[in-house]
Amino acid sequence: MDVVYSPSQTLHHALELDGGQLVLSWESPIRAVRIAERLADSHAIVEPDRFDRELAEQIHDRDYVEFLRTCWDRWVAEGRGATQAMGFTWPATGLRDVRPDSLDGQLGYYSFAADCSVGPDTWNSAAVSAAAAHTAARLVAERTERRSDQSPAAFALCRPPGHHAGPRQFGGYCYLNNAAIAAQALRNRGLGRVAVLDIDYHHGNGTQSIFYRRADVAFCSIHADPLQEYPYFAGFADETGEDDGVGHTLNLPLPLGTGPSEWMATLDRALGWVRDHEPEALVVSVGVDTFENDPISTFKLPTAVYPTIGTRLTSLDLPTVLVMEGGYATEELADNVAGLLQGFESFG
Ligand code: OKP
Ligand code: ZN
Repeated sequence: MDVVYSPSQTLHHALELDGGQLVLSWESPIRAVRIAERLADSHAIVEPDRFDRELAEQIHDRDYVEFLRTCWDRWVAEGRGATQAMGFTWPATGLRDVRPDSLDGQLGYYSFAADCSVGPDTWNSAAVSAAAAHTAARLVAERTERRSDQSPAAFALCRPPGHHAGPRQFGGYCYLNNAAIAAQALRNRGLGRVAVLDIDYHHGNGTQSIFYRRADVAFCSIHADPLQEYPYFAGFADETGEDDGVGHTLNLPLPLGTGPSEWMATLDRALGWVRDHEPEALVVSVGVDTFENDPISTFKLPTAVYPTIGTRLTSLDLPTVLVMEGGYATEELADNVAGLLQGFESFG
């Protein structure tokens, strides 16, 4: 399968508040560099199309996209360009959900966490990352129309990741929701129902909230129990959708320390649920922070299980866009991603 990626996605490098200190983010440029290097040996690397702002605005509020695009320049204009921009006050429960005029106020209004900042290259990298997801969806949709014998697939090497980004909030290293943009692009190209399966260690709260009231995009996530793990305030089993979306969201939270047999059994449940929704295409939010040596996560999946996961995903036999999300063990990251893709391709 094609891999969609541009080196400009490595320009962004955020700061995060970690243990009371502002440090360089775990979500580092080296992640994408290593994965791209590895995949270049076995795959064609396709340059993303131009960023499609209209598509992004089907997923995110227009004012939010404009905020992301202009945030850094406004920050610099305030004379604060020596460090990166980050919020520090949020409209939490009990406060008013109003949009302030001040940049500091807007940084809180448009984010939900102090774990990522906006720097000089954030907008460019995030927009190209979203464009990579869009391009992968375009390739898959075009190949579906041509009705080849097997279900087409493409891998969007997205970085920064996207699944925590909501309609009008960045956070969790995410700015534009790449998986949601891929799903919307598939819908726009005539695929009737789409399912998003999120196998990142963390709950995809952004993707969930984007599709929570929609029946045309189903969302299923396997992740660490939010009572114990980030993002804490979403991802519980009783979140099943609202309005038209009732029954179109499924959360499968697992205990900290979950190992491969429990996790694979849960994947089978998730795949059964997706199949029951009879989608015409699949988007997978591929996080490999489920890996046993991931520095910020607790699941215990060994490198050897990722090819099995990839193969299992092909049992749905659907046109599939694989979208990169998390995975922070920089040494083993490329092995785990390449393994998953190879498992997918060997039976696809
Ligand atoms: C992004 B993705 C405090 C911890 C913040 C944020 C985790 C974001 C994960 N420094 N952790 O889902 O892999
Ligand atoms: Zn994650």
